[in-house]
Formats: sequence, C-alpha cells, structure tokens
Amino acid sequence: MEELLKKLAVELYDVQALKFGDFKTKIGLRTPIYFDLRVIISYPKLMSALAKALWTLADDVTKVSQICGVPYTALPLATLISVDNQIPMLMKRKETKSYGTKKLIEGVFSSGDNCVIIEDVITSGSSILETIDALKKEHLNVTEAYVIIDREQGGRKNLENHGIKVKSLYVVTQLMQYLLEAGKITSKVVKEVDDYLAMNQAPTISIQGTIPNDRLKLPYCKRAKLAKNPLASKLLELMESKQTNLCLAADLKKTDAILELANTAGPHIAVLKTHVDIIEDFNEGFILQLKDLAKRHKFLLMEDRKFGDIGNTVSLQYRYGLYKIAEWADLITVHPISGASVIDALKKGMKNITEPRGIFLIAEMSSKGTLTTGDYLKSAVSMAEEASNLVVGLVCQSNLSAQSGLLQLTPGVQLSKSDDGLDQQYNNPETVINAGADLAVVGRGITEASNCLKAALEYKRQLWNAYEKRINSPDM
Ligand code: S5P
Repeated sequence: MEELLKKLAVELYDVQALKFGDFKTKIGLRTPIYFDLRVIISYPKLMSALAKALWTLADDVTKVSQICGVPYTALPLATLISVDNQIPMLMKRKETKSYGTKKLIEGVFSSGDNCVIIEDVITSGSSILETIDALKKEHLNVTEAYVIIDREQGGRKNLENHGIKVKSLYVVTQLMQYLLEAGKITSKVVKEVDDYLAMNQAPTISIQGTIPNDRLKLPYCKRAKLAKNPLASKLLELMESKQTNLCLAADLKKTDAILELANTAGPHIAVLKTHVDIIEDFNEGFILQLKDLAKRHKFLLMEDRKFGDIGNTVSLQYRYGLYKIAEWADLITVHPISGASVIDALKKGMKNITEPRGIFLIAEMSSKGTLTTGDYLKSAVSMAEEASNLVVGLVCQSNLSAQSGLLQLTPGVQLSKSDDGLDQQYNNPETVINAGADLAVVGRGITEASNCLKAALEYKRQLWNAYEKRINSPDM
C-alpha cells in the first residue's frame, strides 16, 4: 500500500492537484500549499486508483449501506466507489430545491442506514460536518469519513468531537515526505508548509446542543484559554478580574481631558478607545502618560483608526507619521474593505514591535443606512475567523461568530438616547450584550455625563450584570 501511495502522491503532484508556492485562499489570505483535486476528473486512471485506495480504508464493507460524497470534488470518487462495489450512493444538494420535493438528500434510503462520507481534502472539517448534518436530519447513521488528504489543521479533531472517525490516505506531512523523497519538492518547502500549518490551525467547531465552546455561554476566563491571539487572552482575563466589559470611547479634543478621564474611569474599564486625530494638542508625552495610566489601572489602549486603504498605505499609516500608532496602541480597528491582505500589511507594520498587538475588524457599523451588510459582513467574519492569530475580534452589532476566542465589540450604547441627530443608533447595555457583544463601547454616555465616574460605574454595572445573566441563563 505504501508504494501505491507514494506513486499516487507523485501523480497528484504531476497533474498539479498539489501545488506549493505562494497562493491566496478564497478570502485572500496567503498559503504556501494549494490542493485542487478537482483536476482528477481529467485523469480517469488516477481518479479510479484513488477511489480504489480510498475504499481500502473501510474496515468492514458489509456494514456500509450508503456512500455519500461531499460536493463537489468527492462526488465522482463516491460514484466510482459506489459502482465498483455495488453500494448505493446518496448526494447532498448544495442548496435545497426551491420547488418540488425540497429534499436535501437525493437517493433512496431508510432511516438507520449506515452511510460513510467520502471527501478529497479536510481542513477544518466544516464541509463534512455540513454534509453529515443533512444526513443526520434524515436519520441516517454516519460514523466514518474516508478522505484523500488530511491537511492536519484540526479537522480530524473537530470531526472526532462530533463522533466521526476520519481515515485518510495521506496526512499532509507524510505526503510532503513522499514528494521530498521523489525529488518533487525541497526541504525548504517542507519547512515553510510545516510552519504555516503550525500557525494556521482551524478553530474548534462547536457542537450544537452541548455547546462546550459557545461564545455566548462561556465565561470570559474560560475563553481566555481558547483565544489564539495573546492579547485577546489578556483582554478576556482582565475583563474577568476587573469584572468589566466596558470600552470607553474617550472622544475628547484635549490631552489633559483624556488623561483625567482615563485616570478616573481607568479602574472600571477594560479598554480605552481613542481617536488621536481629533486631539488638538497631541504630543509624545501624552502617549507616555496614557500608557502609564493603562498599566496602572490595567486597561488596554485601542486606537480606533479604522484603517481602510490598500496594504502598503495602511502599513505606513500604522507605523509612521505623527501618531506612530503601532508603537503604543495595543489594539486597532480596521475596515476589511480592501481585502484580507490588509492583515499581512499590518503584520509588516508591526515588525520589531515586541509587545503583543491585535486587530478588531469592522464587520458591521452602528450608523443608520450603513453599507456593511450581506456578503460584505459574511466575508468580514470569515476573514476574522481565518486570521484569529492576529485578529482579536469584530466590531459589530449582532451575533456574528461562534468562535469563543474572538471578541465582539459593539458601539452605539446609551441609556438615555436612541440617536445623536447624526444617525448614530443607540441601544441599552442589556440589548447589546444579548445581541452578542462581549465588550460594549460607550462614548458620550459617559464623557457628556455631569459626573463621568458615576456614569462609568453605572454602565459597567449594567453591562456586567447583562453578561452574567447571559452566561447563566439556560435558554439563550
Ligand atoms: O460602527 C461603529 C464603529 C465604531 S468603532 N460605530 C461607532 O460609533 N464606533 C465608535 O464608537 C465611534 O467612532 C465612537 O468613537 C464610538 C461611539 O461613541 P458614542 O459617543 O456614540 O457612544
């Protein structure tokens, strides 16, 4: 079998189903490996050999009554296995038909039938889980998935957590060894891919029902351990220890006023958010004093710069100019408008900065008529989830991510107003926490109050109570 696998690995490489170099993923992140097994339909001998090899992974074929390929690449493989072994096949539709029978699963089956899954490549396991979900809804019994390549990015574990055993012809490290032995790739490539895989593990997919890692139900202290970005862990820990999920928007024009506010409210907030470009007397001394207060009162500094240009410009804006944001802001806000490469650009801007840094991606804005809707919003969430080693969370208004290691930050919070006359829309603390916020931004609700400290304490109390209610209520 090993000889056959070595031979097939080389053939896959030769037909360019396996590529090594510098590629972009669907949402634009860089990757040194790219697997595209769709090409195998053009090489019937290879496809047939792969289907046969896949079927050797089955322990007891007499127990398999149905085969289902994950659309689309694995469909022809499942078909070959089905025909070769005379075992019926099922197909999962990508979308439910909007007419006729509205079935998600095509084929003839009975509830309780044992069905195995066929897939080409597994990364996070989410495509297989989607297929299994549809099969389970029809009361089919699914416990095994046979896969050509496991990219070793956490998919196997995710499926095991859902009771699915994964058997693969190759794990990516073994596959690369075969290609190295065959002289197809160099050890430098192997190292690059190894480093990439170590840095890019897929997030854990929560199990609906038991939800051990559901963002809305887990306490901040537990989520601190699940975050990939060290700053996200630090933030969650300090929120827990200070019992605050308040982010104060210090939108004031004078440095003295900001420092006074930071000193007064500092012990009660998790993050102090600035817009340094509205400050009239900005100077380096101010930043030093602000950093000092942040250290003393244990809060993080966020510069709400809302970067939104091409990568090169953003990396310059972040690092240089009057404000040198990269040098002092723990956190920044970024619009995903220019694509995922902005994250790589910011990484470049962080070169030689030794303290941890984090990004909040703006998925959804609070203002009336915002354009952050539909596909834009969905892509922003995928971008954050895929780059969660640098992205700390999302700025948004609704529950967008189940990932416990990411934080949702929601602005537009006031107790006494519903708008500001300029289309800012306000909700109260309990509403935003229930809508999925982990941190709530309060600006003028505190800065324009007659007693800022009293107002900060009141927002802090209401936000924390809402959070405790959320994690403790059984029905949310
Ligand atoms: O969608 C958004 C995103 C942000 S970061 N809506 C917002 O209001 N913000 C910021 O939150 C805004 O720039 C301001 O600093 C703060 C809200 O301030 P407030 O005075 O309306 O509470």
